[in-house]
Amino acid sequence: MFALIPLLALLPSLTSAQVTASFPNGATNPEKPEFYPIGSYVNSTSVSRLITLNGVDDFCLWGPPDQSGDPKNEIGNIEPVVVAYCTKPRNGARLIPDGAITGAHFIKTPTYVQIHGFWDGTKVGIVAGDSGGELDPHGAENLGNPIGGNVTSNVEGKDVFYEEWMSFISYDQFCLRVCTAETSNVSAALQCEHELDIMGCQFVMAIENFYQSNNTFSSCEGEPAAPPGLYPQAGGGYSTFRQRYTQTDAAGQGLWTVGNTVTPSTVAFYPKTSNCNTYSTISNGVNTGDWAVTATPVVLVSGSTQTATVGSTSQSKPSGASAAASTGSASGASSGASGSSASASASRSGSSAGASASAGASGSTNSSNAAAGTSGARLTAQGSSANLIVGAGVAAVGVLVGAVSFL
Ligand SMILES: *[C@@H]1O[C@H](CO)[C@@H](O)[C@H](O)[C@H]1NC(C)=O
Ligand SMILES: *[C@@H]1O[C@H](CO)[C@@H](O)[C@H](O)[C@H]1NC(C)=O
Ligand SMILES: *[C@@H]1O[C@H](CO)[C@@H](O)[C@H](O)[C@H]1NC(C)=O
Ligand SMILES: *[C@@H]1O[C@H](CO)[C@@H](O)[C@H](O)[C@H]1NC(C)=O
Ligand SMILES: CC(=O)N[C@H]1CO[C@H](CO)[C@@H](O)[C@@H]1O
Repeated sequence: MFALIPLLALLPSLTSAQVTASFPNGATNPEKPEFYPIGSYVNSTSVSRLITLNGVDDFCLWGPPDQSGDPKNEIGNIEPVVVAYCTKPRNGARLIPDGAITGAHFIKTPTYVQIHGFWDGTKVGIVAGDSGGELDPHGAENLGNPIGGNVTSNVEGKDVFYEEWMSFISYDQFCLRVCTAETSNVSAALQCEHELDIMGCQFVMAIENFYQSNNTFSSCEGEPAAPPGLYPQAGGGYSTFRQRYTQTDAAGQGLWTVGNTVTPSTVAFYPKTSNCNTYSTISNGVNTGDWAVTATPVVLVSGSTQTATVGSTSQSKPSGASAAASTGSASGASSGASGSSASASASRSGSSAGASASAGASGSTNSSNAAAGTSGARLTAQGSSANLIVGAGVAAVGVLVGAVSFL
């Protein structure tokens, strides 16, 4: 969670920048990101927090452990305990039911892999209308948000645990970036910068035509985006935008404020993509009536299907295995939606006057949310020229820019 330790937390993570994970895997995770063996049953009460991002139909997202749909399970309230839900039976995790994901777009770049899309998150128990939250490997205690959350990808032809990633999840959209390499001037931590937590998928992950990408599926290669909030300048160097945040005490008094008052209206640039393949849909191959894993998983790679290698076992059907868990709450997202959306945004943006006031306003005018970007930030940028925005960014975060430029 961004809330308590904004800019200061970034500095140590930059100096100790690393790509592959060197610390232990989460306590509730399997050792390796494997598919469930044939003859087993997907554990629909799993607390595995191992997510994987391998391709357009092979990835995991975060969702509530409690699938009741009760408002207390809004992502903003449960970030430390969210669990993995995967599009394929893998990682000892829960399964995302077929049909829940209505659009997904995978991009593989030299320094990260990324997926974004749209879903009916209520199918995994996300509260209807929940504006959602931002998950990352840091969190208030630097143990990960969720605690024990870990991430793998097989972009190098084998499964690798990566240290830096970020993800936005709400009831209707999602995005996840896993940083798999770094360059001389962009560390993995910087490319997966995780503190623009009210800016949303479209901005943080530099996704062009975001809302037009629902109901289609694609897999592309691409060039890396500029790191979130960074604006490379002609002739070298860059300016930085950081989200505004005021730390307040119990009496509501502001203690200190970081970030910029003016929010840029768009990203530095939308990265180019190439070698795209499109697909009509994705599916998991599991009968969610009883969660039985009966077939070898098949994944989409480079425009065709590839059959995975899995073991087999003979497990008796768990007594709790019923269809009920896969359906979650009803998908009618209207009742109570705007109320919960507004309160989630307000609590997530802490007590930043600018952000929470705007968040409230946008919550009532648009079903915008954390994944969508709390457009309050965007509203403040209207009418400002790009130069003014960049100038403000440079002035207010001069120290930070100085600190990262040695990378
Ligand atoms: C698991 O996540 C924690 C917290 O982000 C991280 O410190 C650790 O290196 C990760 N371990 C693995 C094996 O990915
Ligand atoms: C499913 O996961 C829960 C939570 O980790 C665990 O208690 C239970 O034993 C698992 N069930 C099976 C059949 O492995
Ligand atoms: C995405 O498309 C589905 C229909 O497939 C629709 O129900 C859903 O509301 C759309 N999501 C958004 C955010 O527009
Ligand atoms: C890093 O260096 C590359 C190549 O010189 C440049 O194109 C890019 O803008 C730089 N990125 C940042 C964030 O400075
Ligand atoms: C400012 C903002 O995020 N507006 C969005 C409101 O929601 C619609 C779709 O639901 C988007 O098209 C807008 O961009």
